[in-house]
Amino acid sequence: MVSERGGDRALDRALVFFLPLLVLVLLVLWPGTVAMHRPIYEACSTHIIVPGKKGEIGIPGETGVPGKPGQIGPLGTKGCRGENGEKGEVGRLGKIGPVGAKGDEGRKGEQGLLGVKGEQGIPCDCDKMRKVVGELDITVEKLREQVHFLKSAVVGMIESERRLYLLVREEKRHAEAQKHCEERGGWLAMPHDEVSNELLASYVTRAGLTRIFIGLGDERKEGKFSYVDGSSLGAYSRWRPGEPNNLLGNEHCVEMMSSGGWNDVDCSQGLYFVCEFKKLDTWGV
Ligand code: GN1
Ligand code: CA
Ligand code: CA
Repeated sequence: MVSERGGDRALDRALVFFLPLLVLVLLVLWPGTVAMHRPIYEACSTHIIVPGKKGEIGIPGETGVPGKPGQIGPLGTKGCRGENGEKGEVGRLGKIGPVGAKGDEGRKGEQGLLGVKGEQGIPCDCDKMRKVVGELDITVEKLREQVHFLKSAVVGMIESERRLYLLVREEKRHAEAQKHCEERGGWLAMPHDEVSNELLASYVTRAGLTRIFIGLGDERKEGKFSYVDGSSLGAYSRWRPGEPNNLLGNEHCVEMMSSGGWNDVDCSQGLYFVCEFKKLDTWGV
C-alpha cells in the first residue's frame, strides 16, 4: 500500500512538470502558428490570396454621442381657446358726460314762514312831494329848450328823433371828412330813407350850399356802394338821373346836392360835409 502511494506521487510530479512543456512544444510546432510567423513577402510570392469567408455578425457597438439639434419645425395649428380669466377689479370713474336735457319743472314748494315785521314807515307828505315833482318837470322843460337852442342856434345842428346832424363848413377830401366826424364820435351822414335824406337836403339848402359829401362810396368794389359804417346800400337810393356814372373811372365817393339827389364824384376833391351822431338817451332833454 505504501509503495503504491509513493508511485502515485512521482507520477503527479512528472505531470506537473512535463505537461506545460508539452503544450508549449505543440504550440510552436503547430502549422498555423508557424505560418503566422513566416515573413509576408514569402507568402505573397508562393500563394494566391483569396478573400476569406464572411465573418459572423459582430457584437453591437456602444451608444454614440448625442446628435446636433434639428431645424425649427413649421408653425403648429392654433390652440384651443383658453378658459375665461378671473374677474378684474373695478375700473376708475369715467369722464363726466355731456349736459343732459333740461328736466320738467318741479312742483311748487310749500309756503315759507312769515317774515319779521318791518319798522314803522315815515308818514308821506304827498302834497309837498307833488309840488317838488311839478317844479322838477318845469326845470327839465326849461333845460330842454336851452339845449335845443344851443344845438341849433349856437352849434348849428339839426336833429331827427334818433339822430343829430352837424354841417361842417370846411372843405375836406372824403377820407379826411369821415375822420373829422369819427374823432367826434360820429360818421359822415348816412341817409337810409327818404325822411332823413330830405332833412339833410333842407339842411344844405338853408345853409345856402349846393353840395356836400355824405358817407357813401364804392371804393372797395367798383359799382358796389356801401356806407362808411360798412353796411351795404339797401333798397333806398336817390341817384340823380344818369348817376352813378364813375366818370373817368375815378368816381368812388358820393355827394348830395341841395335837391337831395346823389352823384358819384372824385374822392380827392375838397367839399363841405355833414356829420351824423346817434342820440344818447340823456340827450333827450
Ligand atoms: C357832372 O355837371 P355836374 O357837376 O352836375 C357829371 C357827373 C360828374 C360830375 C363831376 C350828367 O356833374 O357825373 O360826377 O360832373 N354829370 C353828368 O364833377 O355827366
Ligand atoms: Ca366808382
Ligand atoms: Ca358821377
